[in-house]
Amino acid sequence: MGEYKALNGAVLKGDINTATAEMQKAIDADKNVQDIIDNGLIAAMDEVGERFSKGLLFVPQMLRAAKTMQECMKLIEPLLQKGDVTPKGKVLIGTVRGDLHDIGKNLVSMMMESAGFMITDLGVDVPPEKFVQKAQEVEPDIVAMSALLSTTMPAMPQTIEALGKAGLRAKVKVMIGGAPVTENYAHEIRADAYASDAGSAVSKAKKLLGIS
Ligand code: B1M
Repeated sequence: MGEYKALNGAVLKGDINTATAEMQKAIDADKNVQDIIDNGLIAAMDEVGERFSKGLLFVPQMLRAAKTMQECMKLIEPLLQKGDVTPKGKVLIGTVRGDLHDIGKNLVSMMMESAGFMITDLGVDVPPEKFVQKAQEVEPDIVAMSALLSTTMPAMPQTIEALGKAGLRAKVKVMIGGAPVTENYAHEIRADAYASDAGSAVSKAKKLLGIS
């Protein structure tokens, strides 16, 4: 965490004013955006998760830290919107049924958008039938699902099955990700790709669509 100690501490405490000020400092100092996200923000959220697991911190503090990270990400968003403007493909994204975690999903959306993909974001707690309904409407190239809870991962194969029943499975590529999700799991449920982070979500999406 070293370089971003003050930012890490502020996210951990859920101190929005200090965190956004530290964030702005890092941006003004021309720090690498990916480095700020990884070592300034995500590292702090990992620590929040760690403390939550140990019973040292509870849901309200976890929510406050999440809100703080979201406010920090708003400062980064304009910096990411510099990608080229040629549409690379349509992506329908959401956090699966029963799951309310959206920070990682939002980061993936942001990075994909800045890389030129057109994003339709369904938000959180998205049931399979909603993915299907929206896929029929927007005809995406990729359906992207995020899950942060081991208990909500089964909604991923359920969504894939629902896409199949609606006759859409051959028309879309399915990408999955989120902390408990693995490459093996992606194979097991016959998703087309797994990405471990937002950066690799962009490269995997390009690969899926045959874009260099
Ligand atoms: Co929750 N939570 N949470 N939580 N939470 C975790 C996930 C947990 C690991 C904490 C812990 O115990 N250590 C644990 C899950 C255990 C498990 O199932 N394995 C947990 C739990 C248990 C819970 C509750 C059940 C707690 C409770 O109520 N008792 C509850 C469940 C609510 C629900 O969803 N139904 C709950 C609630 C919450 C809050 C609402 C308070 C809040 C979320 C707020 C929000 O998202 N708006 C919250 C938070 C903040 C966390 C932690 C601390 C941080 C998550 C986060 O935002 N990380 C988390 C611990 C942790 O992850 N270390 C934890 C930063 C984010 C950028 O990373 O989301 O992993 P992440 O995204 C990454 C990659 O995973 C990947 O790219 C992103 C960027 O690199 N990625 C994709 C994500 N989606 C992708 C999709 C892709 C590709 C890549 O393609 C489609």
